[in-house]
Amino acid sequence: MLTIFSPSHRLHHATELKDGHIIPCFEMPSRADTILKRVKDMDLGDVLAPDRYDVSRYTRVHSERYVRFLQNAWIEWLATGSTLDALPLVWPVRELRHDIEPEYIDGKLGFYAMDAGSAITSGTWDAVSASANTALTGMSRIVQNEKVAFALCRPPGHHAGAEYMGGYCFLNNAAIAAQGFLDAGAKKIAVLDVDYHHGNGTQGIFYHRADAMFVSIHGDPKTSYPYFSGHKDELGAGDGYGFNHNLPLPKGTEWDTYGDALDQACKKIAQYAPDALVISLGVDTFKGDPISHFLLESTDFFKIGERLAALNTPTLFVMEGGYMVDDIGVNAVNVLLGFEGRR
Ligand code: SP5
Ligand code: ZN
Repeated sequence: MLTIFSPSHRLHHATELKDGHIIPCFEMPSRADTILKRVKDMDLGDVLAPDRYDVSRYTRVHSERYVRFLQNAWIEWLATGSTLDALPLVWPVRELRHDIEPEYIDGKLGFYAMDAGSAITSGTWDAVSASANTALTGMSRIVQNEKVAFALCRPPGHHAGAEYMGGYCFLNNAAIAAQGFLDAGAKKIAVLDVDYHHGNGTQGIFYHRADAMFVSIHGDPKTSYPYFSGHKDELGAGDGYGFNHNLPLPKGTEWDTYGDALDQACKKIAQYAPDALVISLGVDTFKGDPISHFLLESTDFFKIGERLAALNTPTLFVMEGGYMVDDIGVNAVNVLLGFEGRR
């Protein structure tokens, strides 16, 4: 299996709030390097650098003004005299105004963020555009007849919506790639999100559409981040009704329950019969994950890959979360090895 990887991911290394302290993000550069090392150690296949793509590929799923904000935010932040990470401090909840984009960076940060988990730093744009290009390159290889590819994206993308960042995510790599398949001639595309956290951004981007099915297995939002999406009754809207499926599971979920949910998800996807499948591959479902609450074992990740392979559909894996840095290489690559029938 091909892996696509860019060392530019290291240009994004940010901080987040935890227990009243500012700490380095759990979503840190060593994550991608650990996964890449495991890809090489297990001889998964060739590792390629991403091709360059125009931002017009990103604005197929994100608004132009949001992408412009991401490109300019760091310069605008520096102009205020700040030099450390750009973090939002104010959000337009409920009755506050959403119809006017603030002109000042402090306002823009809140306007375009769902949380304080996606600080912008000097290298953020270069890293997130390389990450999106990593997913697009994997997509393009599959369009050129590769059966499967692994886009080793970092930063991750599935919390980023059409017009917002959040949860360590800025550009929605999986959605950008899924739209890329459609733009290359696919009629129907499915995204299956197995990250511990609900893929609210991907859901939102495709919520009104019938040409993209979104299925997600995740920690129940009643008790897990992102709290405000991922419930069972979110089934899509308008033309998209019936093409969105959420499978929330309780904290403490182990393989038996997880495997049943995965079977259900695969059944929905098989019925839809997409031309290609994008997997938002988070391995924060691991029992040792420091911010998540499922209890999958490293060997369970083989089984995920085996079940996905049985769908017999061209498949692009897009890396999302997973924070037990010592184990995420093993767990992510176990999914890929399982997909290839290797254990
Ligand atoms: C891509 C992805 O997996 N994003 C996840 C973002 C989760 N951010 C909020 C996590 C809050 C967890 N609270 C920390 C408790 C540590 N004991
Ligand atoms: Zn996650």
